[in-house]
Amino acid sequence: MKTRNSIIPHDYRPGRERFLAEVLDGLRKPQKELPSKYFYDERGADLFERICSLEEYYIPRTEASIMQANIAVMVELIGPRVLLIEYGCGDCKKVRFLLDHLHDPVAFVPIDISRGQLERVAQELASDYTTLEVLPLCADYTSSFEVPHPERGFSRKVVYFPGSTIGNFDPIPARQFLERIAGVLGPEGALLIGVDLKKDVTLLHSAYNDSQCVTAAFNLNLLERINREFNCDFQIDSFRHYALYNPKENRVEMHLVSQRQQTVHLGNAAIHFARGESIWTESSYKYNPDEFQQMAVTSGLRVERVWTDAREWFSVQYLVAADELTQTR
Ligand code: AVJ
Repeated sequence: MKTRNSIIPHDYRPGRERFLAEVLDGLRKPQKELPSKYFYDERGADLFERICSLEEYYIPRTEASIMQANIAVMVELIGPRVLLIEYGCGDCKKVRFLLDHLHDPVAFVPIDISRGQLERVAQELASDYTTLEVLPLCADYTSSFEVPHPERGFSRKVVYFPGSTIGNFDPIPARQFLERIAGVLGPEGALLIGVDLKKDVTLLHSAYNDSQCVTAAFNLNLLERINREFNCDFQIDSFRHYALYNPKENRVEMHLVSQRQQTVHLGNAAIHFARGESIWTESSYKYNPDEFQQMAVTSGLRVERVWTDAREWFSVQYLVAADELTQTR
């Protein structure tokens, strides 16, 4: 996979047909929905980076402060010569901090659905970390793929899953996803995961309704992407970004609300929208530490350490394989 000048990712991306099928499937439900993983085309990945530098979007800086305050202990727990795997690495900025502190990491497997960005960042990492084998993998990480084998031997696998992306999964898929990670890790591996915590709803509201409307643009880009890729005719101006915290379900929901009655054409399908009807595009679940711990335990993992910031807005958690005796179902 490695050539002199470029690193070509293994590609397990969902194809166009799969994307179209999922879009049609979602738009035919009584509550219309679209999968949030499709936000991240080139433009979406860019917009997400802009969200991450917004004052209102507290997640990146809160998580970074937790990482900085506790990196010594984390690195101690993780140990030397690991195979590090990141699910949804994006621009790979976060993992650099970890790579800078780990003891002689053997290899890094960045996994992302956005191929262009993945190629660029894998290249940059390989030239900045000369002893690190970089093995990029382009995939929807909820599907199955094989973790590539590094040339050098490694002590254990460590999955890094920052940013509370776990929050995008509904409770049952979240549990299944953690179970899958446990399978990838094996008995010796560990998971370092960012988990967003429950907090004042006004903070959540402004984080997902930023004053510069970058989140709105990010949400609307999903329709623009569908227009671009399938020659579809969504009238972008007639949809509005709407985000709310649903306290009963413990999640922020993002929607795109049709401002008028309209029909959209996609392939041979005609999709009708009533005025005020919404497409549900994303959920972002918020957990209490004990709720997350509960879910982890039923997935074959055990929370070994939890680090939070002083305001307890966010947590970084270190999970290992649960010994079978303590695992409850
Ligand atoms: C990357 C999934 C963690 O849910 O907070 C940011 C995505 N959506 N603003 C989140 C997102 C709206 C983000 N995650």
